[in-house]
Amino acid sequence: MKARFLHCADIHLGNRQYNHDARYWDFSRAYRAVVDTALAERVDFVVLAGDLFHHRSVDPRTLGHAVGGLRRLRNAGIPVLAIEGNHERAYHSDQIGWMHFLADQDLLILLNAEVEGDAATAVLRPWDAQRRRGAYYEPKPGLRVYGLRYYGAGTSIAVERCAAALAAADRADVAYTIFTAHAGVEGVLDDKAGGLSPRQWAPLQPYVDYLALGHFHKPFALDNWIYNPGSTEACASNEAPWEPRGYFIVTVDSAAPRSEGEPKHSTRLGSNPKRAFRHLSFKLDQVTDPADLMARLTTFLERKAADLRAELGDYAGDERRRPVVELWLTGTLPFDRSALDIRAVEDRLGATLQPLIGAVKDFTQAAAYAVETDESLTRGQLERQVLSGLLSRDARYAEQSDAWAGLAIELKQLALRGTPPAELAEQLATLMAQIEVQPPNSA
Ligand SMILES: [Mn+2]
Repeated sequence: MKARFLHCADIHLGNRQYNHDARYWDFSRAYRAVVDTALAERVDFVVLAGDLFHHRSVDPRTLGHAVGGLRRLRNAGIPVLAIEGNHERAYHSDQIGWMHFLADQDLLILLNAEVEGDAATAVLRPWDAQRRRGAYYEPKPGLRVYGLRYYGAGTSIAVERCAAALAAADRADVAYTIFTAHAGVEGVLDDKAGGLSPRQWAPLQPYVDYLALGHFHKPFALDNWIYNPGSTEACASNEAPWEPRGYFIVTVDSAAPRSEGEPKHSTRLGSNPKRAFRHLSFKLDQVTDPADLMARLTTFLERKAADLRAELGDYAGDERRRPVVELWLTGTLPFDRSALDIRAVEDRLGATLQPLIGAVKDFTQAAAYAVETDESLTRGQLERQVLSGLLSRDARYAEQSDAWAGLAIELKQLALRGTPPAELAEQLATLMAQIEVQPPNSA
C-alpha cells in the first residue's frame, strides 16, 4: 500500500492579531498556501489535527475562507480528515461546533473516538457517511486514520482507552495506521505546561505508525512515530523563530523492505510562506533616566533596523513584506513607572523600523520600593525618611533624594495651609531651581 498525505494543524483562521486587518489576512493566506501545497503535491488526503479556527464563534468571512480551501481540496478528490481543537470546541457538548457544520456540508471528515463514561475501552466506530460521525476513516484500502478531539486534562485517560480499543480491534486488513489528536508532548516546550509524557503516549505505539498531533505551535518529530507540524502563522512572537514550520508531507510505502524499527513512511517538514515576525528584547538595567532610555533605545533600534533591512531588503514600501516587530522591555525600571512613556517608545520603534505593526510590551520590574524606617522618629521625621528613601530608588532623584523629599514636604504644607495653585506652582519652581543649582551630594 502506497500513499502520500499532508499533515497540518493550528491554522487559526480568523485570528485578527493585534486587532490589525493585515494580520487577519495573513492567517488566511497561510491556510491558502497549505491548501496550494496539498494540491501541488497531489496528496491522497490531508490530516488536520485541530484548531482550523481561532475562535469558537466563526464570522461569515472566516467561514468563507475555510469553505473555499476545503472546496478546492474536495474538487481535487482530496479528503480532509480533521479533529476538533481547543479553539473550536462547541460551547456545550450537546451543541454542534463549526467543525461539525463543515462535516455536515461534506467538506471534511470529523473524527472522534467515543471515550466518555466509565468504560475502560473507547468505542471506535467507522465513519458513517449518513450521520457524519465516526472514530476512523479509510482514505485508501489498508490505511486507517483514527481521530480524538481535544480532551484537555482528560487526554491521558482518553488515549489509554483508545489504545485498549485498538488492541481489541480487528486490524487484519490494516497496513498503516494514523492516529490524530490535539495534544502535545511534555518537555517539548519549556514554558508550556501540559502535553502527555512519551510514556503516556506509548500505549498507542504498537498500533499506530504515525501519531499526527497539533496544539503545540512548535514543530517536532519524535522516535519516527510522533509528529507535530507547528502553526502556519505565528500566534505569538515566540513562535516566529521555529522554522521550518507548517506541514509534513508524508510518503507511505507499507510493503517496502525495511530493517527492524524503521518506519513505513518518510517525512518532510515543509514551511509555508509567513509574515516576517521579529521579537526584540531591550533590557533597561543600564538606563539612568527617561531621556537616557530613549537615547539608548534609539541606538538599539537603529542597529536592529540595519539587520532587518540586510535580511528582508527594503520592505518599507511593500505592506506584504513589512514585518511585525514585538519589542519587550525587560530588566529593572530605574525610575517611577509613570515616567515610562510607552507611546514614545512605540513611536520610536515605528519611525526606526517601519514595521507593519510595532508592539511594545512592558515586562520591566519596578525597583524595590520597601523603605526601612526608624520607629523612634517623629511623624514628620518619618515622613521625610520614607520620602527620601523612595526617591533614592529613582535614578532621576537619587543623588539629591533628601532635597527632593524636603521639597515635597514643604509643598504639602503649603497646600495644607490653603496656598492658591498659582502660588504653589511658583514655589515649586523656586524650590526646584534651588535643588538644581546645587552640586550633587551636597543636599
Ligand atoms: Mn492552536
